[in-house]
Amino acid sequence: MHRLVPRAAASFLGAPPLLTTQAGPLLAARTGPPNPSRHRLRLSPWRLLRSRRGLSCSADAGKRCGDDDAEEGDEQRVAGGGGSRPVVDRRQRSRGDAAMGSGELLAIPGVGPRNLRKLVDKGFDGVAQLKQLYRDKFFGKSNEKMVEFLQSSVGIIHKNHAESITLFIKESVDEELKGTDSPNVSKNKRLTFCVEGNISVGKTTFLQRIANETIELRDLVEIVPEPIAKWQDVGPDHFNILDAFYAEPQRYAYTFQNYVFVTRVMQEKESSSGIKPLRLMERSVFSDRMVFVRAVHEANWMNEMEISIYDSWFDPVVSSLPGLIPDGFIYLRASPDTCHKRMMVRKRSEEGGVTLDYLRGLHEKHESWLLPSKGQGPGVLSVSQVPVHMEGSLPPDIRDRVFYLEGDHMHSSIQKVPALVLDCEHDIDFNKDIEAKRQYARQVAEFFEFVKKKKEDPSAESSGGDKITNKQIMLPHRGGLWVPEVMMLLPFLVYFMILPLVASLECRGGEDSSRDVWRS
Ligand code: TTP
Ligand code: MG
Repeated sequence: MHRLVPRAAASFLGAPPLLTTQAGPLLAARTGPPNPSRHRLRLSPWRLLRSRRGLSCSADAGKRCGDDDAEEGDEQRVAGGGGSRPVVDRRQRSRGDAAMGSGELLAIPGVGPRNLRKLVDKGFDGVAQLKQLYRDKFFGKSNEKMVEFLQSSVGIIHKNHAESITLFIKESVDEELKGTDSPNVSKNKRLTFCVEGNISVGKTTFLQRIANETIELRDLVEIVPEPIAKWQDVGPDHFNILDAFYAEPQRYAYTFQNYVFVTRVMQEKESSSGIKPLRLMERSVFSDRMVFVRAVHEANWMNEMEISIYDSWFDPVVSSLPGLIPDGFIYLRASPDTCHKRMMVRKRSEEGGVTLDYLRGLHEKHESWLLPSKGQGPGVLSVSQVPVHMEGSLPPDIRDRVFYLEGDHMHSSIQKVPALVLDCEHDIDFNKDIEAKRQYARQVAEFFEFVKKKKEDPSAESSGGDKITNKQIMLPHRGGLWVPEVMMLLPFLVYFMILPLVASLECRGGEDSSRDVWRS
């Protein structure tokens, strides 16, 4: 097992961690059980290709016809006159062969004769029944739930088939809902918060225990856990890309971060049609970029070319997918030592080589991203020390804990997005400490109300008691609209010649120099 160690022992914060290895990037022996997928990864590409080809006649054909029985797929392919024949022809033929249920099921990607039989056996004679199932049991939930159901209760063997069926049904239902003026489905008003924080701070637990188990949030929140299972089980060969990354970070950092992004996009899409007013997602593409990509780049696990490639698609893709941009962040904050202890207790097998120094580097990146006073310069604030900056009518519980993200180091699409910082330094037994659980829940609910109100009426900020002043980080504004600082100075520039120097300095400060800092 490889160990992630700091570039230099003295580098508590600034210096990026590196992997040690005898041959280059610093490997130390990993412990723990051998991971079959890792061995598979180390097959030479040529052997891998050959071993796959060996499977491909049956498996690929099975996949093409969307069935769990690969050989049957092969038979169809031959009988259908070769692989080039359109899939629909094969399906139309096999529909006759199957002679059961409504053949329309065969139009669903992932359904071939075998899966058709399984569906019909379970009482799903047509698309309508599957849609009903989705509405009754899985609407607003993560796709994984229906995928699990199709696999465990219907007997669909291949996960990708179950996923294709789920996606098809979900999209059909979504289509139907478009234009339906259900009072519950109010897409525009639905908010999304992303829950951030260092590795093993407790994001998943927070989501599951606080959001699902408290009266304050139960009906308000739908949770979207991080798609880590997708990283640990990729494709029919069950590759574990998280493990591959930790085993050979220099080789796999880009590939892994790329896949992390793609799975987030998939998950955003899957969870986009929920009906609860607040979607709480574990992490975001922004922590990927602001924390992890920065870390792996600094550690030289991602080279200049790779980070340029990453950046060349990141901005355009994020801009074209507004669902990825949250309405708020919730930063679960704990010291690196605490996260390290929790990581040791949790013992996720892939993370055996993650050191305290690596967590310190990640902590620092979270801090400089999500805490305003940490935007410039290194240093770790004590966890209890949150800069005091707000006044106004924020509820007392969260008054000193809400910040607006801002600064050159911030990605443009999350400028001025608010963040709630929650202290998670102390271990809480969620089974016993019900009051602590409820207090977190209340804070989230209050933050939700605050962001919702602000969205509904942005001018509320400037009116009387609702005025919110973030002395350290908010820009001056007029009429409730945020105005770039240089515009505020314009009259002075025109009428008083004494300010040009100040103005030009401010102007330089306000220029969009984000790219360089953002990339650093
Ligand atoms: P986290 O996203 O921090 O999730 P977690 O489940 O470990 O945290 P919590 O206990 O708070 O729920 O990290 C998951 C693993 O993936 C961890 O080993 C770090 C790694 N990772 C990266 O290397 N790069 C990334 O971009 C992300 C998001 C995670
Ligand atoms: Mg988690």
